[in-house]
Amino acid sequence: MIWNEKAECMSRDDLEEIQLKRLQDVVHRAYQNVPHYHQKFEDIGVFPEDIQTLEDIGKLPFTTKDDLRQVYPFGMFAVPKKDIIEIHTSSGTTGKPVVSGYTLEDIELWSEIMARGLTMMGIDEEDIIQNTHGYGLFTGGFGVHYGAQKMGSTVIPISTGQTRRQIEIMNDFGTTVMIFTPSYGLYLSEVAEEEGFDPTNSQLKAIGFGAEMWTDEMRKEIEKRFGAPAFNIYGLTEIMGPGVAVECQQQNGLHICEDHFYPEIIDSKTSKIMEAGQTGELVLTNLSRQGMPVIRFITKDITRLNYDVCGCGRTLVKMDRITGRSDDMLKVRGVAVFPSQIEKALLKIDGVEPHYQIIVTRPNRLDEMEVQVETSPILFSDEVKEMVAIKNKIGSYIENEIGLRVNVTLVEPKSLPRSEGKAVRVIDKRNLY
Ligand code: DLL
Repeated sequence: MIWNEKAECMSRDDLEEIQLKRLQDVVHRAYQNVPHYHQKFEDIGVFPEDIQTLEDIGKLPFTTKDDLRQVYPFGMFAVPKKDIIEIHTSSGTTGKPVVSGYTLEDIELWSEIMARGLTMMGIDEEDIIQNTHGYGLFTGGFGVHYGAQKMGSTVIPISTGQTRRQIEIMNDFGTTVMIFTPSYGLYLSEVAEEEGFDPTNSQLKAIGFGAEMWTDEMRKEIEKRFGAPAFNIYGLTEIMGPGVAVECQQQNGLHICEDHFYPEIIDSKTSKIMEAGQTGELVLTNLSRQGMPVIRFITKDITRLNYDVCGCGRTLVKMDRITGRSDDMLKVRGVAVFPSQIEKALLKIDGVEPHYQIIVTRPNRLDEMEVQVETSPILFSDEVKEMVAIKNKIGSYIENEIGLRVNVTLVEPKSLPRSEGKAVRVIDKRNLY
């Protein structure tokens, strides 16, 4: 089944015609309605009428996460605020995240692309979808929810956590589709085993997983433990949320909804557009979004585009699964974390040195983050009570910044390795690459 055959299977010529029309329109809207874009375009002397072909997109400036942060919270909106009906944010629950705003039309678009994605995975209105993504500022919960409802399937909006309850519901309701992050999926399967529930003997027929990086071994393990094929879901808050690209039954790449998101691959060092088939950084442009159109957003996600004909019949380009990032962003339990956020939290506390190291592990299938922090000689006392108080304070400052609880370890002054070049801030022991 194909959700929207007209859109998903059209010829490249037809697609490019639509893309150009939408690109011209979106550039116009951004220039007219978003002062930040107006200024950026003026700065380099490019104007909406300069976009005559799709290749002309190369004349437009890139948008970075910093651009979006600069105009926090609502400076990227291209419509009056009354027309924004929903807001999501990326990364953590506090601090200064990136805000994403949606009009009613945008929510309709999000539902459409996610419905396409779920259909690609072989799901239909008969299915019962257990959505373990968080419902809240994170886009995962609502994005999948909208798509499932659009398609007419039954959605269980259980959200994240309550792992034992997840298993009970899976069993009692006869869940046919699980949606989770790969790490949560593996954890769920372990708890299921403890509870004496074997997911391979359940009604499950498909899994949708994404929001963080995974390896082929991880997919195999998930499929074995659940006895169902697992399909990759990609997306990001800045551009929309989950559904920007989803894997079809061929399981060898994700179809990008190119009629709504224009993809480019650039060289991380030179920012030059790369030839089709080369690996680089993915850049995405919203072609039809109303509330917050983002132009040439540098995702920092490393992938490759494949324009070969797909066995599923869709003509939309496929991207490889993400194999890395060009910056130091980590995804811990699905939440985006930057080492600089840890630094920022530490700098707020007297007596703590901004020498730290982040160690990420996955001991029981769930991500754990330890932050080792050097204390100053004055603070490094034998007073256990005092040390515990500092540890707790650091922990709560970090949690406030990134929205995740971490384990804090205090280490002696000058005990963390010093480097002459770039400090090694993160030791990721999860083997995700
Ligand atoms: O993670 C949206 C999402 C929710 C996607 C649920 C899939 C399922 P953010 O929190 O803004 O949005 O994080 C976006 O997560 O730039 C990638 O680095 C990473 N990411 C998302 N999906 C995948 C994936 C959501 N399938 C950032 N594989 C992106 C690898 C992924 N990395």
